Amino acid sequence: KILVTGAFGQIGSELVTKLCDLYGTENVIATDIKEVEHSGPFEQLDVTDGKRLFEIAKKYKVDTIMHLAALLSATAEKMPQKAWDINMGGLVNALEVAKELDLQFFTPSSIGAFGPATPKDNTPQDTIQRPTTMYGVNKVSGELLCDYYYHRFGVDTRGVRFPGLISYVAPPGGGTTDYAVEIYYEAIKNKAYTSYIAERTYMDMMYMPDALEAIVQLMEADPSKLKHRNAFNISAISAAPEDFAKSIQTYMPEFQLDYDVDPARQQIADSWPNKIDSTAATEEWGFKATYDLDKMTKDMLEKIAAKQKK
Ligand code: VAH
Repeated sequence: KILVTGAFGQIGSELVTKLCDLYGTENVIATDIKEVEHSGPFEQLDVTDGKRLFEIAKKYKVDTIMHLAALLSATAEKMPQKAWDINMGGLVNALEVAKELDLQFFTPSSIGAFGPATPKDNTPQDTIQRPTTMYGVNKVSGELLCDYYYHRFGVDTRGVRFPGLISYVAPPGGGTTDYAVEIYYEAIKNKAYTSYIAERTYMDMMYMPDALEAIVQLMEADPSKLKHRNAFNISAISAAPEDFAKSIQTYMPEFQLDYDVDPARQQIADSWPNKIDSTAATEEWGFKATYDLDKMTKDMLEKIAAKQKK
C-alpha cells in the first residue's frame, strides 16, 4: 500500500491514477492539504503535521511513502521561510514515519538542486551543488537527508532530480518551468504566447508520462544495482522557449511567440543547468525517456484541444 502526499498537485494527480491502475485503487492512499473528491482512500493532510502523517500511515498499514507535497521554485522565492517549513518540515516528518514504520520512500529532487557553479552542459550525476534559491537549498538538503536516512537508519530512500515537467491534467503550481506548460494552453486558446523566460534559456524538460514511468521503474529497481539513491539525474528534452514555439508551429504554423521576461523567474532559470546527463539512471535502473519535443507537442496539443471541447 502506498501513501502519496501532495496527491493533487501536478505530479500527484497523475501519479495517483497510474498507481491505482498498477496496484489497485484500494492500495493507494491519497493525501493532500486540499479536500478533493477521489474514488479511493483519501485523507486531508498538512505534511507539517508529523503526528497525523504517522497516524494515517499506521491506519492504512502502508509499506511505501511517495512524498510529493512541496512549494515549487518561484513560490518558494516569494516566501522562503514558509518554503523551508513546508519543504524541509514535511520531508523530515515523512522520513521519520518511513523510519518508524520501515517504509520504502520516494521524494523528488530537481534540476533546481544545481546552481551557477554547476557545469551547465551534460551536468554530471556527481558534481558541485551550490543552488542560489530557497527551493534549491531545500532540494540539496533533501537529497542529503534522504541519503542520511538510508546510510544511518537503513530506510530504502530513492529519488530523481526532475526536470521541468509538462502535463495537461493538473497545472503546475508556481514553478519556473511553468511557461513550458502555459505555452500549449495559450497555443490552443490564442495561437500565441508571451514567454516570461527569455529566448535561448535552455532547461531540461520531460513529458509527465515519462516522469511517472521513471518513478515506478526506480521504486521497483533491484536495490543491489543502485550505486546512487538521492537523487538520480533524469531528463528527456533540453529546450528554450523558441524550441517549443518551433515545435508547436509544426502543427500550428500560425502560432506566434513573443517575450515579456520576468526578472525573478529568469534569474532562477539562469542558475540552473542547460542539459543534465542521465547516464547513471540508465545504467543503474534502465531509465529511458520515450517522448521527444515534437512527440510531446503533438500529444499536448491534441489532449488540451480535446479537454476544451468537453
Ligand atoms: C519548478 N517545475 O519550476 C519545478 C521544477 C525543475 C523545475 O523544480 O520549480
